[in-house]
Amino acid sequence: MKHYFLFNSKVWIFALLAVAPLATGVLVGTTPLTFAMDPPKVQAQLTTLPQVPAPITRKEAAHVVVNVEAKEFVGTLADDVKYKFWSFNGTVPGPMVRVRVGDTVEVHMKNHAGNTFPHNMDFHAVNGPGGGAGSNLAAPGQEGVFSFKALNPGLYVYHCASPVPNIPAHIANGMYGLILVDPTGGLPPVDHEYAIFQSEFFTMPSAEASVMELSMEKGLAEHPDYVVLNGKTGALVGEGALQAKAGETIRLFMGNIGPNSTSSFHIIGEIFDTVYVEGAIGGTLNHNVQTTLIPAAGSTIVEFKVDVPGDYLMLDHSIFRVAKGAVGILSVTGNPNPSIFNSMDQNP
Ligand SMILES: [Cu+2]
Repeated sequence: MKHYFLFNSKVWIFALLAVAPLATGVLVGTTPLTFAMDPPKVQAQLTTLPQVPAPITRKEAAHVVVNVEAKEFVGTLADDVKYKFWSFNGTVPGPMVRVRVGDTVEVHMKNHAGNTFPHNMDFHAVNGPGGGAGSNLAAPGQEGVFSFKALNPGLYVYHCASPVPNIPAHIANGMYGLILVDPTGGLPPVDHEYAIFQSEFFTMPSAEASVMELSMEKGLAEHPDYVVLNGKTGALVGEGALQAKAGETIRLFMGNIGPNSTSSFHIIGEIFDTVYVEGAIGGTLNHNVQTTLIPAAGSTIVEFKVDVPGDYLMLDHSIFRVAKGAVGILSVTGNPNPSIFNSMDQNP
């Protein structure tokens, strides 16, 4: 019997076939036992801005499932102003998604049965036609699904690109958000990560006079009534103000959909120690920047340390837009540091 197993050629062929994947795994430096397995399937952690999903700590790429629902709803745009929003997951902006380079992202875009229009998602993080929009267009009550591999690290915008009634209407009504593709090994640690998204609204009374809706005429003229951070005026003031302590480091993920205008992002009383120009990770890092540009449907990432306590205004320094809502507050607590800032007030 022993003789038979050692010298029967069929037995050797079967044995070699069985160990070949393991041996190949060793040769290319992968873990042999996981070589032949699919990447793990995980559910994306989604957050509502200004909250940011936790950094990805996985060492290996995964198959990440993102579930999003398109919802048309009436919500608050400004004090005493209601608006007919179109949204992802019932918030404007939509949820923030975080994946890492090499992940396969499987998007499920459900269009709520009570909606009127078809919707979809165009991710700027995609290498493929339409950013996926043509593959996941869904009528009310339907679901669109597609997947893509996150090849390039960076902070990307996503938005609806449904052609009915027209693409600008879906963008102007609130269908946008951010997806962050972490680099291998992640970004450097900071004390706080927050996300802000700037957008314009063009309004006119709807059939219900107390509720506003999109004015295509104002959109075409590029005359917004509102320019807001995180979906409505005052979203980032009062209880919504961002919080930090003196001496802490902050990373802001900042998107701007437009739909028309570039943002001149500035924080009064702060200097950006580092700017990831146009939201690219692994691209150009700029330093010691006062104001940075964010194109329509683009992004930036800024990092800075807050040195002394106070309220810092975050705004689009195209300054008349502050009156239209383009301002928020970063509230910093802690001990004064007169060696860095001293008001020297003569009339206390
Ligand atoms: Cu849409």
